[in-house]
Amino acid sequence: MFLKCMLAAAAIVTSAVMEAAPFMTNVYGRDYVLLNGKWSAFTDLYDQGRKMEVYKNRKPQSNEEFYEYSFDGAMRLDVPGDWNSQYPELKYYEGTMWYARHFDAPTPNSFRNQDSEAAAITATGRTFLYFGAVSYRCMVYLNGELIASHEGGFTPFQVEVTGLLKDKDNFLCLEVSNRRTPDAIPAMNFDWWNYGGITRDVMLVSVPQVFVEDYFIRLDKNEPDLIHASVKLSCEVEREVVVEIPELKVRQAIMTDASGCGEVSFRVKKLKRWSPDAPKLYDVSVSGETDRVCEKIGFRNIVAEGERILVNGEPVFMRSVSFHEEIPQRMGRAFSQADASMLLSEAAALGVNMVRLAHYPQNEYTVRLAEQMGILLWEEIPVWQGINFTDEGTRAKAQTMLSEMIYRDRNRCAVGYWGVANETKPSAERNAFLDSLLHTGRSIDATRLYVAAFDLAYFEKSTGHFEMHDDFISNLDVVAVNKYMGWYHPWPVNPSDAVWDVAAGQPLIISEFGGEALYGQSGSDEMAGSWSEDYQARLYRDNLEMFRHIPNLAGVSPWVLFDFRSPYRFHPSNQDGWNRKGLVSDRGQRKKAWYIMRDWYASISRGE
Ligand code: GCB
Repeated sequence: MFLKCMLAAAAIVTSAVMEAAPFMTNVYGRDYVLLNGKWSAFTDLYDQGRKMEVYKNRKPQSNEEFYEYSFDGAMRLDVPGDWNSQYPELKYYEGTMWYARHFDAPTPNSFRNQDSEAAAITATGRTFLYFGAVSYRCMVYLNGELIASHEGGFTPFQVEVTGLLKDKDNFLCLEVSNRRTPDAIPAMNFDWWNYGGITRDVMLVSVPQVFVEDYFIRLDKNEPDLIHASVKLSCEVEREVVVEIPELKVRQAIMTDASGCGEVSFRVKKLKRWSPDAPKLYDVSVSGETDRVCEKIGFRNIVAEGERILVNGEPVFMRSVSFHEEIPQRMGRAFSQADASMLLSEAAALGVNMVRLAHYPQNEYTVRLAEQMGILLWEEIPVWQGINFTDEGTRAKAQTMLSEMIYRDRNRCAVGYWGVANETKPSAERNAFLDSLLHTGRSIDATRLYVAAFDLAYFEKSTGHFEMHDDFISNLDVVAVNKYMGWYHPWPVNPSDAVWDVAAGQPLIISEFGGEALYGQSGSDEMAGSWSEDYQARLYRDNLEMFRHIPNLAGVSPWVLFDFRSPYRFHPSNQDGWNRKGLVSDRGQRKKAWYIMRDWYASISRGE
């Protein structure tokens, strides 16, 4: 039978929005082999490598042949990992890095078999090369040929390599660049470290000829017992796919249509919904004729109603915090399960029920662990200030990034919010850009709350209120404002007189507030310039007082959990390349403001 299958091997991943998921969902639930480990690498600041065809890995065969590069004897870099933290001379490196490694084609038995039934198929099936993230642009060459390219440093991509692998000694080479450009997302500057490299897992994934490529299993937005399941096969065939949730006694067959897609909705009895207080997850399997993918999925409703956010029908105040995907002690990108555990356990200690993953999609380990721990997530794409809203290519990139983020994580009930932008100014171009993102996002997932963070709420002398004038906000489910009272903005009135009139009728989250302090530094609690823990603590107390006068306040998210590295921050003694707004220092020490926030969250949990 002739099957119309997506032949990813031939396709170069571009920035166009794809209708089908750009990669298989739940890659960790498949049969895979990791290609992590030490890779050979060299820098190429002047971009000469492509011209010299270094991806062909040629060696001189005669006296006439001479090559000014070699992967033999080159630097060795850990994958996954950013390069900046691996050698002191790469700390500030922004440019091209060539990565390479050799590998033998895995035998069927070498695939890590998550669900044993699939092993037998690997011999006759298809193989994909999957990258969790490469920062920021990359070209992938296999055995001397270009097979894929990708732009965007925080989302996965895959390419089919069936038929392209030799039994022995395949040569995989990546041309990676983290050079900042005006049309990129983020663009020319941003307040975090521009880590470059193959920053997440690299995998060879084995699937049968026809496999369940994508599925979306979720609770209805409003109804407490209605589950919708959509599936998509890798080929355009009519076949049966079965969704099972044994604990709920669910076994639902779906017949796919001629495009390989199908869906079903069904009611369940005695569903225990996931919530931050009780993060119940169910074993779910999705089986095609020749494959079976399993994972844990939770079910919950989240809606914005008037000025409140309701989780499972109950108003929930978002006690949030933000962190970057960075382990400050290691001064490098976080990428592992252990890293996720470090970051999230420190967030949990603060008493949060939500984390804003700043400012880009973080690795899947973090998202999955947060879900197990009962932490709601706000995930966003790095549309962070300075984005070129007039450039169509940039808009297409943002749409692709948003789709990739949503396709990867839409089965994670912990994700309550998709964030489309951070700190943008009103303009027709900005509005059209953000509108296109909302449209893209809602067409892939209409069950989440769409949010953006703004920074243009100001104290209006004539009314004596904080106001914000941005018509775009009515398109959002939740409005968020970053406001640094006491840090970038002196107090115009006493905090107890600071009344807000922003986004009335909609839920408002204060998505950032805070100020810088050096751990251990004591000093005036009146002077921001003391960089003291005392001033930061006072600033927190003042802001918490102000929050009492925000009628539609639905949550707060202090900026930020840990001090983080940023080239933006060059005060020599107080910052030295670190943003010091952390509640916790770069060495993991809790500052005074941490305790204030912890106590405030505890009192909110007690309903005070
Ligand atoms: C902001 C940005 C955040 C910065 C922060 C700061 O408004 O959204 O990325 O790091 O301010 O520290 O100034």
